[in-house]
Amino acid sequence: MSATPNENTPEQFEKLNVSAPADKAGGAGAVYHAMRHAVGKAGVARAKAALTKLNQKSGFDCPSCAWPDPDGHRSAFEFCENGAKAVASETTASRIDAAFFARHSVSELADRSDHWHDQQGRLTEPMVLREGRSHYEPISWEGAFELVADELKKLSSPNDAVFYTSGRASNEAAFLYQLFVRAFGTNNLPDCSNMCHESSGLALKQSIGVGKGTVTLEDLREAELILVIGQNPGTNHPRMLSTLQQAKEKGARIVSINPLREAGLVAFSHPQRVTQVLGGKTPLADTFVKIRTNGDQALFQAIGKRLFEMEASGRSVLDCDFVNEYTAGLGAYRDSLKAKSWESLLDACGLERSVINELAAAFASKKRIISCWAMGLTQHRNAVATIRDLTNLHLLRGAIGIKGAGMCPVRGHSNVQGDRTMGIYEHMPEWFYKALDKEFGIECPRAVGLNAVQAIRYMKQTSGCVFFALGGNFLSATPDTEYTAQSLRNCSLTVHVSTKLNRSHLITGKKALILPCLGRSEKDEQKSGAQWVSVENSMGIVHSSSGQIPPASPQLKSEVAIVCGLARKVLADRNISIGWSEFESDYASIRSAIERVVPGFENYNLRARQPGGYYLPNPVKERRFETDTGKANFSVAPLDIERAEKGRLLLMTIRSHDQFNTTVYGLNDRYRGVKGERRIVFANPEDMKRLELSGDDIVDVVSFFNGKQRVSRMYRLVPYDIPEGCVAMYFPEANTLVPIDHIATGSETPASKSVQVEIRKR
Ligand SMILES: Nc1nc2c(c(=O)[nH]1)N[C@H]1C(S)=C(S)[C@@H](COP(=O)(O)OP(=O)(O)OC[C@H]3O[C@@H](n4cnc5c(=O)[nH]c(N)nc54)[C@H](O)[C@@H]3O)O[C@H]1N2
Ligand SMILES: Nc1nc2c(c(=O)[nH]1)N[C@H]1C(S)=C(S)[C@@H](COP(=O)(O)OP(=O)(O)OC[C@H]3O[C@@H](n4cnc5c(=O)[nH]c(N)nc54)[C@H](O)[C@@H]3O)O[C@H]1N2
Ligand SMILES: [Mo]
Repeated sequence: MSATPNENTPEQFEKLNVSAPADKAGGAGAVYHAMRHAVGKAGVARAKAALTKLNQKSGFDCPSCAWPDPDGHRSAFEFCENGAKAVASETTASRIDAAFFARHSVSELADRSDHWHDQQGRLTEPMVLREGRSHYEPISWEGAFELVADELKKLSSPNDAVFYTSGRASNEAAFLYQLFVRAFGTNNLPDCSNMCHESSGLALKQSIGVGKGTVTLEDLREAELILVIGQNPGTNHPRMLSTLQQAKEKGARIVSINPLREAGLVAFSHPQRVTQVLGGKTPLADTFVKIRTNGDQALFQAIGKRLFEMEASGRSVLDCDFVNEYTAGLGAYRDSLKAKSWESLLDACGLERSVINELAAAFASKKRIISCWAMGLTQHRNAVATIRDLTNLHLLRGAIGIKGAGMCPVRGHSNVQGDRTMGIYEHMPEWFYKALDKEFGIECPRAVGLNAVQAIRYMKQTSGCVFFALGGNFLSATPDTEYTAQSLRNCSLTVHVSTKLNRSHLITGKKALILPCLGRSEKDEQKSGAQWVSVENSMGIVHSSSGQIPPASPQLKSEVAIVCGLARKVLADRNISIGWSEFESDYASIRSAIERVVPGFENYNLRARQPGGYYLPNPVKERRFETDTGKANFSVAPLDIERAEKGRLLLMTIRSHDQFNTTVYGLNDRYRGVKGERRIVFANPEDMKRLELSGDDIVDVVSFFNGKQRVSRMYRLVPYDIPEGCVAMYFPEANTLVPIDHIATGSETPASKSVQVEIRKR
């Protein structure tokens, strides 16, 4: 049984339709596509009930990205096309029940595409795959909890269990989950952040003392210079475009640094402004820097070098007051840049000296500078060093901790940041463990747990582990799909708390469970009445989210109820008294416990409920840098970029416009001009000529790492405006090619944006 989606047959490529990429994002098209998806899937009444409450102060938080909602007035349509798709996928009228699983064997389901899986609808009842069986069968909730408890008890050590989290879990669910896992006895809490912004968190923590962003929406509106680096907001954070539009109208200059000219950054039509729906648009990026994949570190170092040269020639470029009072390590940083030749820096980023001069001049003449970035920076071997090199530039200019300036890692999953704040991490600081011990009378394990990549390796080499996932699609989201499949198959039990069917339910341990849960949009009734939950967005605002529509099935449980039910069973014979039943019946009691454990959550029940929520404290905003030196640290890094080796190309794996991570809503990538197909490779026309490849060819892609090759078969080439030597493919399909050991130094995030590949004609 294959762990990856089926390969195409040559005839299937006939649906592929390629046209010119769009010259703007948003507009009437976005509204049309949003409504078509929502109404088509959910039916008019359910879609309307859900969408009118999406991102409203009394409604529910969008389950798509983590971009914040406006602090003040909110329009009636406070969502984007892709938020609507996420809601449509969750509120769909289609259902998967026991009869569905009786009809389709696991191996038959594994042969279907990810798109087909999403179309089958919501999971409705707990299902078990017993050892040696071909089909999932129904099981009671109690039976399911008992099975998990039995398998966990059989382990020789709690460290043979792995508890993954995806970033949709609420603060309440995440807090209880990590408490349960630590009371059970392990810190094995990998999460989707390990594949996502882990590099940003680590880099910022080392440089400025806080592993989160330092700006607000208001700061973005006040900024004079905004860099959008390695990010495709038109697709992945569409509501960010209206903020950029407002900044632009106030005079901000926007620079996009990306190998691809993404439509959303070229221009934007606001879907709620009548003139723009009718065709008008605001050009967004003033400057497009077409960087070679992974050339960013060299670019940031080159800008730094140029700023020092300008300073040396008598211009006052550095913010000396800031640097003297608040930073450490300037001298070593300056010396390291001096020692690097212009030639090596320009060669490494593939840009002309004039581009560097222009960007350095922009940095030198503006104070209110914000850098936004996402996966284009984090998923490389040198990601941590690159983000620290970017931070260096802000420190030189004192562009941090003041209005309109700072660092803005744009988060992915809607509550990935909150989950980390709640303790979903394999390596929490000692004060956190102490606070948990005190509050709950337990003794948290202190040994560092496993992150995602380490967990995959561990489960592969250790037979009979238990893998448990609170959301997500571990098999498809992690690198090296065939390797990860072996590690999941080596488990005694794999368990998934999920809303929708995905490939991780089909590549399983000896036994497997699917535990279906409520989605964000659904009402959550417990013993004490209707419950709400809370989340933290990309800018550190904590706010409430209340489900609005009836659950997809009466058998669904909330994530909180599932964790509590499980904890009661698993910890039954331990001498631990944690009030799981009280937590389950009234979530306010969970928030009270969080308030006593996690700083910044004082008066949590009240403040999270106030319209719009509240900001968590962030010392960097007051220029307090809680690092090892007590100052903001300049960093020094060797230039360490990934270049395609001779005859090879550098592969980035990216998202299409019709997917949310591993959930595939459709087969189009509208803004890039691709319709009807996902098995494609975007390639530079000159490279294609050189390699004697044409758009009609069907090809296999082979990746190379440490002497080992990995193959993904049956793709069509699409000639595209991408730097020479670089290619792009969609994830999750391309994850087969990402080597498990090709990871970012320090953060261990899979380097899925720079993989060495060869393209072979079939
Ligand atoms: N609709 C929708 N929204 C989403 C998601 C989704 O799948 N669908 N996913 C959510 C999640 S979890 C996340 S983390 C975010 C992801 O949001 P993004 O980071 O925007 O997602 P990617 O598609 O990975 O795009 C990465 C961008 O980086 C560029 N890039 C690649 N390599 C390099 C490089 O070396 N240097 C530079 N400068 N740029 C590079 C690519 O061209 C692309 O524009 O979106 C979130 N929002
Ligand atoms: N090659 C490559 N790989 C990547 C990336 C890349 O750019 N390139 N990006 C990485 C990034 S940034 C991320 S964040 C990860 C994402 O990794 P994950 O978070 O593991 O994956 P998702 O696809 O978001 O998870 C989708 C599943 O979550 C379940 N789900 C949806 N909503 C809920 C809910 O409310 N509760 C519960 N319990 N389950 C729910 C559904 O069953 C659905 O099938 O992938 C990473 N993988
Ligand atoms: Mo992410």
